[in-house]
Amino acid sequence: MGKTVAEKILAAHLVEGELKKGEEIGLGIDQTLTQDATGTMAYLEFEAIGIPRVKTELSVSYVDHNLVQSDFKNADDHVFLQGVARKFGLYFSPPGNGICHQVHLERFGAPGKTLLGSDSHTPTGGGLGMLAMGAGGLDVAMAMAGKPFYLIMPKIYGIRLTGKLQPWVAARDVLLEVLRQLTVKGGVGYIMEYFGPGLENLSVTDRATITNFGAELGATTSVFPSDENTRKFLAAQGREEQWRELVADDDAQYDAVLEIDLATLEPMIACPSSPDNVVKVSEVAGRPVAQVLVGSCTNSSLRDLTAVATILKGRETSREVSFEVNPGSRQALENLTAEGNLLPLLQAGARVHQSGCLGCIGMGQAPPTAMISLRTFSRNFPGRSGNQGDKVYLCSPEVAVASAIKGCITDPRDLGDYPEFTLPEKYLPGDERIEQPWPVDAEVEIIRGPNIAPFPDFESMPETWTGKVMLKVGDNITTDHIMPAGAKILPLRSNIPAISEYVFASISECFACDMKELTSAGGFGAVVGGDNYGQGSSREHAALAPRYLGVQVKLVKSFARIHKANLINFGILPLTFVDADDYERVEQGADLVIPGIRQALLDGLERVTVEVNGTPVAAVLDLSPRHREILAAGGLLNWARGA
Ligand code: MIC
Ligand code: SF4
Repeated sequence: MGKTVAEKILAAHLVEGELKKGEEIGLGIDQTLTQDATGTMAYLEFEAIGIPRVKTELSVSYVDHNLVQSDFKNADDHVFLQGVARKFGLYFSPPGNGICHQVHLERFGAPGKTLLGSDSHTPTGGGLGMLAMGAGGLDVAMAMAGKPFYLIMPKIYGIRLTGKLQPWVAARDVLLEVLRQLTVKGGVGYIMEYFGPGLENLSVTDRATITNFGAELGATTSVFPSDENTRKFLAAQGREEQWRELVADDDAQYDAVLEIDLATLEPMIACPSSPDNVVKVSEVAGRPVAQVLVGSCTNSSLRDLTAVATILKGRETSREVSFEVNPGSRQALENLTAEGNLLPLLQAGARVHQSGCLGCIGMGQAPPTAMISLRTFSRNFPGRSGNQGDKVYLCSPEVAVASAIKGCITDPRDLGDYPEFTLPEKYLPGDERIEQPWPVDAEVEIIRGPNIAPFPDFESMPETWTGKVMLKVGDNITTDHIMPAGAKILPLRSNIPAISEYVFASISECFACDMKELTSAGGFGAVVGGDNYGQGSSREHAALAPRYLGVQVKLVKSFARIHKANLINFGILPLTFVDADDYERVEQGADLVIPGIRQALLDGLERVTVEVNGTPVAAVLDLSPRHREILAAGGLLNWARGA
């Protein structure tokens, strides 16, 4: 039987297990990336593993999230990360150089390779025909130490594209349509693989927008073939020798197929406050807008910025709108400037910022109270912008700029003919500031600021677990709910005791206080949740910080992939209800007992009884043998040290 692109890359990197859907496999990892908000912890973990130098073909440490230096914390982390990169043999991309996914696509990604990144939007690399996956920092640290990356062999969801996008309709609209149809949990357990005749009309940057935004489907990753368009992109980057053709066999089989005729798509928009709350722009046109942000790893490539600049030539943005541009990379900004396209942005009133994540992760750029903010970003989870009750919409650069001009949500087709623009045949590389790995014998001192706290120790799983339900939440709880980001909290990412004070801050008055009261009396905590628990970011802090507070069990209807892996890595037992209706029977404050849990894990039992105030509720232990040992040991680092 023929193979899909994903299956070919998986087969070429398989080091443990068999490629049987639903079973655990171990993959060799060629490249890794980290960003600063997850990277400090990942490197503290790498140090704890005790390997002198990274063992991958290539590993890059990026600084792109924590750019606002309102005190010493973020600045200290940047210095720490530079020292770590020098000591352990990584490339280092400093602040201002760009968003990890955009820079990696431009300078390092290559067809057929595996990439593991401590950020959920790592699938951006799938636009180049690589198998690029997001994971928690500890999994990335293990990959840097030369260990396999373990995952459950996903199914393949084929998305067959035909036709060609109409003028003013963009790559963003393709994925908005997929999200509209499949929702934020539609991709769970799948790799989304794109095929069909429509592919030839999508450039690598278009494809990367699609694979990047595909993270919001909950998919393991998304991938495009490597074809002539891929060769062109690599040639423009001066890296044509890294091109190789990689396409699906004609008789490849997909586990599910969705057909999309690109020619039928219209400009779309995701309404507050979920990326799958999608409607046609024409349905919400006319709503007044206070802020328009073009940027983020989804839509801030040279193509996107050039489109925006070209549309703005001879036009002005509304004075009622704060129109802001966050270039994805130094390369994009350099080339935009060299082509004369920065000037139209400035003349149209744009506030042009440094390259980086910025408002996408709430690092500045919060919108005004109760007013609409339109963003070319990937997430509009409640409060992520920095304001509770925010009204954030997600859309293409074309919709964003048309709305900035008119001052209200606007179907860009109202602007008339789509203006033509071209991109350079050969890009300025824009990587002047990327540091090469230092030689093995270089003398390096790693400087640690006072906010960088050591990795906490955790105890192993007891024979019988006893605890209390400290919080009950509903469906689609995001890691932004569990461990919020934003300019105030992000600087604490390298300090688990300090950041744990903010766990569930937007949901509960003081979850950390409640947990402290419980643990000081010798108790432990559990959280009960609905479907798709832990969607969104890969931040392992959403597992690590609750664990630090004494949360040891999560009992939910279903988990998002990366979050479940992070829970296991830090020794939190991920249980799902056998009967989803039992969710109603477990109230906040209930006492829980799980008799014989340690032995149940080690004996490979697939079900366990949770006594809820003395009444039995059946729960599933959906875990591989490796997961079970890790959980019994109290987490991956404990297990690796003992193994
Ligand atoms: C995000 O978009 O939520 C982030 C910030 O990039 C995260 C990583 C993090 O929380 O540090 C992600 O997507 O994994
Ligand atoms: Fe940065 Fe936003 Fe992309 Fe996350 S989604 S990596 S915060 S730009």
